[in-house]
Amino acid sequence: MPVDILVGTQWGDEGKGKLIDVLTRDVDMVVRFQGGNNAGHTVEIGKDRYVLHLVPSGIFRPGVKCVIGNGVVVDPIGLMEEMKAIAEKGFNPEQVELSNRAQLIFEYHKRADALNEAGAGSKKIGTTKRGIGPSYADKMHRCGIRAIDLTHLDRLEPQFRTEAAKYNKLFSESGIAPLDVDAEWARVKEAAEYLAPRVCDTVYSVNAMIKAGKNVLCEGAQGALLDIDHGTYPFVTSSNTVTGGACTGAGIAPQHIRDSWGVIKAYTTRVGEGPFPTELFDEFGEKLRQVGREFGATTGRPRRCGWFDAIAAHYACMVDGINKLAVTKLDVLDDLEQIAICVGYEIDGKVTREFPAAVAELEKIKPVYEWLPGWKCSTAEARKWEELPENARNYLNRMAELVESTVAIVSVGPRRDQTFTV
Ligand code: 2SA
Ligand code: GDP
Ligand code: MG
Repeated sequence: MPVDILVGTQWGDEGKGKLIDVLTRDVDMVVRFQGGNNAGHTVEIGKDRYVLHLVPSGIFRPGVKCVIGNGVVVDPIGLMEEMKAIAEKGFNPEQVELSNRAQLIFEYHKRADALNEAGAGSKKIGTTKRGIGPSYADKMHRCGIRAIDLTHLDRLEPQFRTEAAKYNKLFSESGIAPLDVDAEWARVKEAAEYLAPRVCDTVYSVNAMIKAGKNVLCEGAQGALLDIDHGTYPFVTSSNTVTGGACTGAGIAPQHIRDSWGVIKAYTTRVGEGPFPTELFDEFGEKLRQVGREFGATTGRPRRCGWFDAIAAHYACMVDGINKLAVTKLDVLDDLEQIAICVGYEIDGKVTREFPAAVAELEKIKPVYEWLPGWKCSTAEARKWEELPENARNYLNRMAELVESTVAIVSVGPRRDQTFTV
């Protein structure tokens, strides 16, 4: 059973891109299965820093097939630009395969996203404004346009014009500038011609790899707490970010799944609106943001920072079935005297260890903290478990115990080599 899935177990930005790049040393195919170019997956190789949005993070390993699966929403212009930028850096965009079943994102989706946000007041989600929600909504409304039509311009053009006209009506009713449909079609046509050779039935290519006994790694985007079903709804993204999403979003049957990797930051961050029980508004939060360089990899927005929330992460690891934890950014805690872990939620005077479904309850949470001593020295050069200070090992063991899983990889810096298996 050669398929592994790697997902974020918090609110995204746990370091999935880095981990995928590290794990693809031993992998033949990497598959994105949800989300779109809202994702920002950072990979640092030597002195170079790359941020990927749609292209799977296996692209830096020659020969690794990089599949954008049927569950992804794809901005064709964004993808073309990303692939051209990759080619300029000397990597091979022909490693990319785009599912013919993937839904497309057009300029009108991005404008609709911005329009929804502008009118939402306190219900604003804090989206990346990449058109993710409107594109998935069209998919569910069964009026979306799929990547297969990038290979049939005669089919693509009338669909695009019909949908664009529909959105333009909405824009004019809302008092915002309509889309110049002819100009936009010219951009879409150029992207379609560029991408058409990469469009194929990836469900067959993924399953052929599995049948041949090759190693397939599925790359999640965002994190479990942003999942459309399991996250802090409605402050979530519009896809299933949990491991289960890989089966539907890539066309892989559950019996092929071997390991479920959960990437877990040694503290917690969130970007965008919505409840965040352990958020820090003091100098510690600012310190985590600066030392951890916590700024959105797609939008540049400052990320909100807080202590490790074991209740939220436990819920995520339970739904995801995480059997291997990759703990990242341990080094960011190096200087701290004491470190807190949230081990319970006090809501209306009662303590629970369950992650509530309702925002109204999530907003009332008073975190119950357990304090652990810091290690006050650099972990950045550690390359094996024994080289970590005892207090750092105790911290990692406590994290794993609380989320009922096992630490398999530790990351102590952004570079490939700053990683070791346990
Ligand atoms: P959307 O755009 O509809 O998916 O936004 C809905 C919510 O999902 C959050 N979201 C993210 N959270 C963390 N990281 C993401 N990727 C970028 C990064 C984010 C950035 O790597 O830093 O650059 O700002 C990501 N994408 C979506 C989003 O903040 C909303 O809360
Ligand atoms: P992703 O969306 O989960 O791929 O994560 P992002 O790329 O959005 O954010 C993770 C950030 O942390 C990136 O800037 C990475 O280069 C960086 N990073 C990853 N692992 C580590 C680590 O162990 N230590 C430090 N200091 N930075 C890390
Ligand atoms: Mg990210």
